[in-house]
Amino acid sequence: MKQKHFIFISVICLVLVSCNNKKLTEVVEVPLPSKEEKMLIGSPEDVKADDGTFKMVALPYSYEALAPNIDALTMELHYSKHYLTYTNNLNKAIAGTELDQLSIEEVLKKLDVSNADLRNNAGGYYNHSLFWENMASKPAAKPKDSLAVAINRDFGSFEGFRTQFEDAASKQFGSGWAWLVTDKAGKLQITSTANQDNPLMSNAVIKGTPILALDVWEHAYYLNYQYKRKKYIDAFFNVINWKKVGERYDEAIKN
Ligand code: MN3
Repeated sequence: MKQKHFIFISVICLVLVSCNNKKLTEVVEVPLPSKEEKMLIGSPEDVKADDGTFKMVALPYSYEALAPNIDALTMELHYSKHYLTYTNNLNKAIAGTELDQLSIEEVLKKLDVSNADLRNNAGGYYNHSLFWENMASKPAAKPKDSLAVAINRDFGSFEGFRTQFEDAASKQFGSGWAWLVTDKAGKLQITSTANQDNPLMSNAVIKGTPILALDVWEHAYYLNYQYKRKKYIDAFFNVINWKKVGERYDEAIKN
């Protein structure tokens, strides 16, 4: 009986040893992570702001979705660091003030622009929330329906609009944003603002409801495009979610 056990255990050991040896000699083909993948932290769903009135808008696509127009690492840093910080700082700045219960649009219209903390963080929160939503992975190349009609009416053609918008984005000195806005009559205008200001704020030169936003801060493009802002602006036109922008336009002229 004992001998049988010994033989049985020996056979098991032999099998285990041979399996182990096989593993050691096998070559498993696993692609090495790219430099970019090594640096990635995670997925947008894992990013959580601290408790507060304003919540982060969920990124409607993955960090990689807009590449090569906007690279994954830029998207990740932009969403999980910059946007998260604006959201948390807005919630801290607004807590306990009389603006706490208003929508972000109302906050922007009513805030005192001499309050730099609230102005920068409310602007940063709103501008980025809009920016994420007005991009998509494989969007239509041009607007349709009522927005297409309005663009032709107010800029002569889509190309006329694009030239003016790219010009505003290129010429914004330093950090800021380029905008397509609409007034109550539905008239479209292009403008740009410095830092995290936007066309809803009381100090805006051209006021209106933003329907398209482009971040021209260096953090939005420097990793991929370095100082070549114009290349980034051109690439942005490959990822504009015209369907969403059109919906925002229809919503804006209804109100
Ligand atoms: Mn930004």
